[in-house]
Amino acid sequence: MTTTDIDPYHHLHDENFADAYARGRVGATAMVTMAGRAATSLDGAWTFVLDLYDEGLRQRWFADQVAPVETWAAPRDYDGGGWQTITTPSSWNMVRPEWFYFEGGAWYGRTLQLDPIVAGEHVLVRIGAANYEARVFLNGRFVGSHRGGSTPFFIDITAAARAGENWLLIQVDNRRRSDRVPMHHTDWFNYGGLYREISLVRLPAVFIRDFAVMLAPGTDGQRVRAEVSLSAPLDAEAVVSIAGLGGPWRIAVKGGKGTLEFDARPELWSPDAPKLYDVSLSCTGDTVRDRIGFRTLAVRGEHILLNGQDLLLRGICVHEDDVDHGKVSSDDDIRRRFAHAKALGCNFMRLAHYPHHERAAEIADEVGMLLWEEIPVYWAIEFANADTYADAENQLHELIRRDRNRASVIIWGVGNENADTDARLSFMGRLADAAKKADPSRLVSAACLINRETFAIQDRLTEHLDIIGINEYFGWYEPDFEGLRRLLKNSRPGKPVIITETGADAVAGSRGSDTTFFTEDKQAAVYREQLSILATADYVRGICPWILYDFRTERRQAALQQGWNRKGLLAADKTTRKLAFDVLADHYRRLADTEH
Ligand code: GCB
Repeated sequence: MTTTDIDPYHHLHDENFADAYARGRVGATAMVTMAGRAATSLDGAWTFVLDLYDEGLRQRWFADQVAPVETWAAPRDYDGGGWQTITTPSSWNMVRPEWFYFEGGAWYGRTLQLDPIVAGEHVLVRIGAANYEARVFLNGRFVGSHRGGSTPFFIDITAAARAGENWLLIQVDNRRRSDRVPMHHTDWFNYGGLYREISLVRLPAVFIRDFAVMLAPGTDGQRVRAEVSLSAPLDAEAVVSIAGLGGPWRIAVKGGKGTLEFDARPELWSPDAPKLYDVSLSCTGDTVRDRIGFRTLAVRGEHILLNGQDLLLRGICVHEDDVDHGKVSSDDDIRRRFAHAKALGCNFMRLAHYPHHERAAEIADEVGMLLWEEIPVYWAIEFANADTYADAENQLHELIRRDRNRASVIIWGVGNENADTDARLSFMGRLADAAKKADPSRLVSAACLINRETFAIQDRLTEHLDIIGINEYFGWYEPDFEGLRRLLKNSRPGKPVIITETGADAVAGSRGSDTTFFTEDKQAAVYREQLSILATADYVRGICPWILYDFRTERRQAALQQGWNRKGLLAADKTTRKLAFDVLADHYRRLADTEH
């Protein structure tokens, strides 16, 4: 059906216009490892129109062939969008002032030149991230959709593709809704669009879908485990090599899956010595290559062990947010974040509150930074909604699949500041268990709230967690620090605790009394007091204050905020340090000195 169809008014009366696109939804199981693969970038200029009323889906704009007006059989409301372009990756909010507050659907279009498709070959479009829902069309046909604003997805376009010129359309919808992950209420800006890289991937008839190479759990660094899964349930042999460690080793693949453990004693990866090995894995003519670090990770009582050694996490939280580029992160941005964290003396970062760009974990592997990665199960998610759960679990699996070979990633965070209700316990307990099952080599945590009745670290979810994350803002939202002392005294967590957030706002350059809100002096005073009180609790095995840089958020509208959360240790210019930066840096320096 096209806009020229028999009843030209049908779409005016059809409110179920979006249902058809839920059927082709892709998720974690459609992902493909990109390790060392060749891909063609589809970034650059795309045609672009905003579509506040969803006319594109209602009228099926994608079904009309782009053609000159002289050839039209009926009037159209869309003709390819070529009158306006946008460059990807980008957050549309930052491209034009009049798009800043736009929340809704938008259409991206471009041509795609394809060489003839070889029999059996798979042609995929990989989208690094689209916030929040994306629907993809090729040559007038719907080819797949995706939910979740921060994880990559793959759309197989083989059946709709043709040699020569193709027309690719992507509708991206960033509307906030109560049943999404996150829901409509967050403390960060809801940037929209295709804000991470897009590429075209061509794969052989049978390809390596996924692989993992790690230290075999429980063997204290003496053995390596390799896992592989293929795109088809074949019996085959996979060959894995690790430069400098011997091999190759041969994995018997049965029904498309294979696992092997073998003796190898790699030098261990740590933030101080981030040793990476060149790993390659081949099977049925397909080869993937990666640089992989090996380390062990465990929890014993209230302690975290990295390579068998007691680990104290000196952390800082960070958002993906940029004054000029919104949620787009370049390698330079990511490296600057790590450089600032290193200048603070950090060995750990919490990548809040959603999966960050995949380059973050790759670069962290290289520069030596431990990471907490999380999914946006934030505040009052619809915990009783099965569809919301499916979305959250899919985002978790997509994140794990994407980053499972990154030694730097030590913790999967399954949520942030969620009230301890039965529905939440069931939802997040299942998520934590799913993370453990999918990846037994890492620790699972969540940023929890304190129990207000017992005034203690007590949350029913902790039964499912390896590490308890606690967000607390004594000295800021709760001005009296006595509460923090009482909390720490009342608590017997029995597991390691990380203070996953604490902090205070300060307008960069604003000096004055250390009791006046929003001065740098007050922020520094809050840090001093927090750090000295937290040092008294043995079970606090890490601190991760909120936050490295000021970031945009529509929740904050006081004159001193004007749409910004000012809890950064640096201003939004990512250059101006506030007083508290040095307070934390001094504290971490002393901690690191006592460790060595
Ligand atoms: C929190 C949230 C974080 C907010 C922060 C704040 O507890 O987890 O997303 O931005 O507090 O500044 O209030």
